[in-house]
Amino acid sequence: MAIDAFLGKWCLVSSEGFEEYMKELGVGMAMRKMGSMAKPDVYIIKDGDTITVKTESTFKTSQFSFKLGEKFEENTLDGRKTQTLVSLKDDGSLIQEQEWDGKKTIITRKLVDGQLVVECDMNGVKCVRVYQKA
Ligand code: A9M
Repeated sequence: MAIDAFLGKWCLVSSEGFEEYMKELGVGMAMRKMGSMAKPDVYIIKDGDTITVKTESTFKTSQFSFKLGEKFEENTLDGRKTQTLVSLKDDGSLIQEQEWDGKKTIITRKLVDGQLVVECDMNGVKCVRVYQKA
């Protein structure tokens, strides 16, 4: 199963455009400051067909669990309650679509040269965050 390649512990090594992306999401200044400073570790775990993504940082730790292709309610790090759908595309990328209050953002995770590349898009405001396997 292609999802297996995403499993494990990942550490943030670079981030571009995250401040602008958080602003577009509507994240307040204090939380944006924490978000920009944080160097989170991300754990992606599979138990049967349930996948858990846990994001751990000195500021805040949170996690969400899902089954591929099944909509669920997600409580995001910045306090949004979203209807979220995660699916695995034929090209191996993992697409997370969050919808709330008539708004939508898409978070794409891909494996590139052994690194986890996370691309976030809100209204065309994009950010790219790269994680290395711990
Ligand atoms: C990512 O690297 C990008 C996921 C995008 C999440 C956007 C949520 C806004 C964060 C608001 C900051 C909250 C302050 C707490 C600091 C925790 C820092 C964690 C930042 C992600 C890979 C991880 O799956 N996702």
